[in-house]
Amino acid sequence: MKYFLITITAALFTQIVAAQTVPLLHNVYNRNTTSLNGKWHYLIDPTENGYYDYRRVPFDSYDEPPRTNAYFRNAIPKDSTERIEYNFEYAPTMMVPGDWNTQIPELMWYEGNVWYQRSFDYQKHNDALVFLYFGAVNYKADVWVNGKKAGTHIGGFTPFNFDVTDLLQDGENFVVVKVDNTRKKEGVPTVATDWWNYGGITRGVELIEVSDTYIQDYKVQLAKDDNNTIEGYIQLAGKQKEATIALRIPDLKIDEMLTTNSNGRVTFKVKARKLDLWTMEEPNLYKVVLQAAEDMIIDQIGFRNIKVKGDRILLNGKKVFLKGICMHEENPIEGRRNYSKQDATMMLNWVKELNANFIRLAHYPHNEYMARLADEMGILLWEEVPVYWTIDWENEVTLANAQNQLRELIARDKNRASVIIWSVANETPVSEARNEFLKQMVETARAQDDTRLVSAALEVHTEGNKKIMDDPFGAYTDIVSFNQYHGWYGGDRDQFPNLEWEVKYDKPVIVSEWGGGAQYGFHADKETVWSEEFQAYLYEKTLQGLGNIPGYSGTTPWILADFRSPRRPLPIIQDMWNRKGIIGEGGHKKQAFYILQQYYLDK
Ligand code: GCB
Repeated sequence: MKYFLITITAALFTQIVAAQTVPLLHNVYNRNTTSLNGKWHYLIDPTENGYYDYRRVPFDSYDEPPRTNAYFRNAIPKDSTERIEYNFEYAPTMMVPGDWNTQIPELMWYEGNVWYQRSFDYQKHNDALVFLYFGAVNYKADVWVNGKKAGTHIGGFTPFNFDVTDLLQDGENFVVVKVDNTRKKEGVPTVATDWWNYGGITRGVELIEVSDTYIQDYKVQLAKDDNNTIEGYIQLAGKQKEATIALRIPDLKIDEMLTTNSNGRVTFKVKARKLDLWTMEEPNLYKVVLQAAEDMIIDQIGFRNIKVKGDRILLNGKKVFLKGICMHEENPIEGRRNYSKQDATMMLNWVKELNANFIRLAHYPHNEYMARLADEMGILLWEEVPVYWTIDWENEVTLANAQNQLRELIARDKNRASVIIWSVANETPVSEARNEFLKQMVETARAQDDTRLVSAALEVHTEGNKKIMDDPFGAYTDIVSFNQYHGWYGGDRDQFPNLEWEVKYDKPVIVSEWGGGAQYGFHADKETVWSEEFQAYLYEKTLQGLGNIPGYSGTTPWILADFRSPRRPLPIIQDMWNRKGIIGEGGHKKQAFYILQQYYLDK
């Protein structure tokens, strides 16, 4: 019964949220795109004036929405006799992609609705289909093209696209997006987070043109138990479902003709001789070409396998130790959301400099550049969805939302060799409802991708000198991960190397968070809290003791760089920044950076 209810609600959520969204086009960056990035006009609308009339009836339920206040109509007065109480043309502009908080001073703390608008010229080609793609909009996006609804999307960190073929016209067009970043109890994440709720169209916007029969999706990966076989599927969509598709990997001399079934799908297995696996030392990427009648798509894919055996993690059959670091999608130099390839390059270069080989991308999906660059640079990734702290566990719409975000993330990154772990949650207090919720999340991840590992950042509890990991959810993940802040949120740093550890599961263990705050440039003795010396000593002591944990297979200290948080008001020291970075605001390395760098060098 319960399962039935969940299925029904999940279906409802998908209808509400994704009524007009069409399945995600995979590999957007290698398609025929027209960028809609750049300056967009905006109107701030805390009361949703542009969407509801005074009775709270949505204007888009009107047959003929009024021109005066239905902002999505983008109306311009016919002449001086017409009163229209908004005007995008004269409204100020901001950049897309980008968060609104750090672009517009009065929006720094704003949580609510902002309307975006831009015009563009378009000339459609015969029979082509056109999709409007958003890399991410935080948190809810309602989208109209030329005054007609294209669709709605919920979830602030995953991509989505709408088929707008029939909404476009040759010549001038306009798109209007209502962005709402109001925090909601039933949302994913929920109301409490230790990071800034950056609002806006935070990732790129593209128009994607495809032929009337097109390659919508594909998975081309190494077979789970055979290093000489590449397997996967290709999904065609559009007019013709049954068609032949060529799959070519020139450097492996693979050239296969495949035929899709009446659902447009073909699954395949092909032999690959003399394949150079993707490794951290040699991140080999192969050019993969898919060609249907008029559609061709190219990708760069690495082939590797990732498994666990007892309490070890095996990459291509060899034991690996994950020398990691946590990261928010935030630029500590400019104090804003990251969105560009340059941002990603800067973050990953710091990781390399740290001698690390692994990143936990906390606490939500980061932009696609991260995984693509990590593929090229030989860095392993943990990717996560924002099931954070106290989610509304009993709420089936919340579960459907979380599952949807997880599916969208996996849909986007399933061909990235760098991604080895899907994390379904962070620090979630144990309860029956929570266990049930997270089990469903694990099933969702495995149903979508059974080649990678599943984990979640859990917690330990302390009894005297002992730390115990016995969270019942540990039974359902491939890797047991936990956060602990001994020496910061309680506990004595000197005691850490002598702690005893009890881990209930014979599985690899990742210590997914630990650390403490320090202000860059503040120097004092190691007992003075907030000094670089205090943090550095905490790093020394923790690193001495981590090896005592049974199954210790890697760690991701909290965190690479300081980041903004509304929970950190201490004047002079924090000023609304979480100071646990080993790199400070401004991009300066603290002493702890060098301690971790040395530990990873020796490891
Ligand atoms: C945690 C959370 C992380 C916080 C961190 C802190 O356990 O997972 O999101 O930012 O602690 O700094 O307290």
